[in-house]
Amino acid sequence: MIRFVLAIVTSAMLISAAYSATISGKVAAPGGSVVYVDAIPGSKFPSPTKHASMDQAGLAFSPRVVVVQQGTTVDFLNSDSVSHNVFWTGVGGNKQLKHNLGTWPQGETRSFKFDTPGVVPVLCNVHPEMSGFIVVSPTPYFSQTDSAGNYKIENVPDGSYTVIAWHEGMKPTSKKLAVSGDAKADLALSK
Ligand SMILES: [Cu+2]
Repeated sequence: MIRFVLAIVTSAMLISAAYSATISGKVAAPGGSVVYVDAIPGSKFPSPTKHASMDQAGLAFSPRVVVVQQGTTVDFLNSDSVSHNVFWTGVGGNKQLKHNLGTWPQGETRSFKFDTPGVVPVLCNVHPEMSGFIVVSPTPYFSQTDSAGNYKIENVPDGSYTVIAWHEGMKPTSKKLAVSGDAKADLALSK
């Protein structure tokens, strides 16, 4: 019996090993870049049930950049004593997806489910200096760089992908990548 269980555990470990590659690398840009795997033809991912959040604190969106999987609901909390507004002028440059969530006071949260992939520039019409970004990734494979520009995307199944790097104020860049076990992809962004 024990041997039988061990055989199952061992084969489960082998299966999970084949599906848990890591894509890692460095983005040549200031910290705060987003790296994600672009849409994979033939692959659909269920909407995550876990919400993400972007706070409004100290007259700023916090964190300033949030990356989520397509289909994720983002909760926008207002932690300031003044009212804030949240709106965006489009999603991924598509102005038809502009939306105004309204204006609400301290302690209240409004939520929005981001069903379309793309970059969402988040603004507040009360405070023009407030600016944030929601990056909606078409896949669950995404990461943000650390202060040194390093990133790590975990649990990526083997396959052929396009990896995209995004940074506020820079041109996004992409790289094709064959993942078979762990893979490396360094990306350079330019203005
Ligand atoms: Cu505001």
